[in-house]
Amino acid sequence: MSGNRTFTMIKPDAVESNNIGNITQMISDAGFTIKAMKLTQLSKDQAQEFYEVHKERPFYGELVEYMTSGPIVAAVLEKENAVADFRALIGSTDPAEAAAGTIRKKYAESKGRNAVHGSDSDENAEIESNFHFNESELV
Ligand code: IDP
Ligand code: MG
Repeated sequence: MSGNRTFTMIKPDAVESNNIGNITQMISDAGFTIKAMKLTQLSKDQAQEFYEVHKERPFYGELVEYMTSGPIVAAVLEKENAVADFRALIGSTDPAEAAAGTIRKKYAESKGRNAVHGSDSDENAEIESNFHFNESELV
């Protein structure tokens, strides 16, 4: 997995607002191929581990509570330059600062409840994909 895959989650706010289809369409229209995808719900332990890098941040508790509040869609996406191109497609963390036409500008509610996750490096894309999918699901 060298530079051509990323990992995403459609977060609980976007699942709740029935935007799985709209967001998946935007991902496909941007040229990403879906390599793995599932609807699931994170346990508190899973959310704490996934976001462990943020555990000293003031919003960590709120983030874990939000990410476990309902179902999410986890997916592995493939495209040349996947990590950077997907971060561009989702836009800034805070939808108020996200560029027009980005997924977060269209569907995020707030900086916390911001519709989608996108990996920030090739290394994390691989770690996060392996966190959610086993080897046989990642062909
Ligand atoms: P990113 O998702 O754009 O990479 P990060 O800084 O890695 O943003 O933060 C991870 C997640 O934590 C964000 O997507 C968002 O859901 C949440 N978050 C980040 N900053 C804040 C904040 O200031 N208040 C509440 N939640 C936040
Ligand atoms: Mg991040």
